[in-house]
Amino acid sequence: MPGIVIVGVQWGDEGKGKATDLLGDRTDWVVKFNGGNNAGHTVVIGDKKYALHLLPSGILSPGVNAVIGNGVVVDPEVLFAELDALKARGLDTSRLRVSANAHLITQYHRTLDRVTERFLGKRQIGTTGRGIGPAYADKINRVGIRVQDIFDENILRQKVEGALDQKNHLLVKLFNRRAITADEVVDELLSYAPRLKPMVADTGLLLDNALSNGDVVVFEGGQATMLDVDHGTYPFVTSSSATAGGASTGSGVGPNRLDRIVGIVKAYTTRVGSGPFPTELFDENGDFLRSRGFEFGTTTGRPRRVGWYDAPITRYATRINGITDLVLTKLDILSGLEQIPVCVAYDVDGERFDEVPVNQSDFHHATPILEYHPGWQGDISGARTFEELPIEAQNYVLALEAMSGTRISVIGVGPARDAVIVRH
Ligand code: 2SA
Ligand code: GDP
Ligand code: MG
Repeated sequence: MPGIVIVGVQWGDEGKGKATDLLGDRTDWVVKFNGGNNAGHTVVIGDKKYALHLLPSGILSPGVNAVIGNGVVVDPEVLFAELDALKARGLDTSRLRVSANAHLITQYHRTLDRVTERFLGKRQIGTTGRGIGPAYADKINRVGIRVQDIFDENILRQKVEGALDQKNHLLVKLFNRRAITADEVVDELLSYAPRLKPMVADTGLLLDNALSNGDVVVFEGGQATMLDVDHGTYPFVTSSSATAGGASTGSGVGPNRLDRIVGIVKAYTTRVGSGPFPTELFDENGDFLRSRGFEFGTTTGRPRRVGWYDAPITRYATRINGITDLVLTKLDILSGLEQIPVCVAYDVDGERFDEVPVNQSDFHHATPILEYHPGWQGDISGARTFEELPIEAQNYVLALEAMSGTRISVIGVGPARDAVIVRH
């Protein structure tokens, strides 16, 4: 099974970085196919903790080739800073390849992201402020700057002038900001060219050749199903395709090369930023999950919103992504609860919905219909087989599996690399 896609089932931060890292010794390539430095993957190796934003988690495994695909938006300054930080910690980062077709995040994208959010006031999305949305908007609007453009000053200047036209109008007239000159943007982008050049490649071709040679390629999704621009809780989503289909369009690899789709799902639910969240907790149970699970943004440090497990969301994600295997993470965080509620359906103004409602207002009004499962006491982080888990924890996992309709192949019981149970 050479092509493996990893996607988040909920609203992100399910532990995708750790799951990718786990596959490390059996992997030849790791590809990031969507998003940019809005992502935050924390990987714990021994006593070392790594927080990655733009780079795919595979960069941490010796011998793995890391790829930033065409579907990613790249902030070059962040790219170099992350590479430097890893190099300073003794990691070999020379095997990184960046797609010539990836789009660039520039200073005007970052500025627009922040001022637009401020302007939206109560309707704000709660973005990470990294310029992600404006960079994708330019891509779709056909005024984006791609990696390959910075190697030809004439083309770059024409494109930057075209992109700035509308933006300066917005910045000056609407947001009361100064106009950005083409010169300052061109100079900045040109300064990145010498260092970026050796990393740039036709990554679609590289990956196709690798797959034809029988190499194992992991496509690492950023964000998650419910943040996907098409299938998430629009408009409270990110601006990219975070679902399995994005692995193909965002890397240039045909969908028939994707053999396994692994969905990463937390044993409870979290979300950062605004938008509907039916199982959200505002009581001491919420404080318990947030502090026990250390639910704070890897990129921005924001406290994450927390809630109980939502089974219709996992069923929805299974369908949208074609998930073949589930990895259930952070089961250890639930230890100590008397009972564990799980959302099995929604009540929307008196009507029962067994699946995620297609209508946005319905999802905003949805309250969870809960089923209660007996909890367990004591630390489970040392368990390495399913049978070593307390019977209540086993039953909780089996219940989630039955509700989702997909096999839970791996269970996370702690942040460490080896704190997992693989079910055979
Ligand atoms: P953006 O910046 O345009 O992508 O924001 C749009 C929405 O997408 C959400 N989003 C995320 N949600 C969870 N985790 C993300 N990555 C970081 C992490 C987040 C952090 O791993 O912790 O550090 O705050 C991520 N990236 C984007 C975002 O909250 C908006 O709702
Ligand atoms: P990602 O964005 O999906 O890669 O997830 P993040 O790295 O943002 O957040 C997941 C957090 O949970 C990280 O701090 C991981 O180290 C941690 N983690 C992953 N799996 C487990 C697990 O099974 N148990 C515990 N306690 N922590 C975990
Ligand atoms: Mg994260």
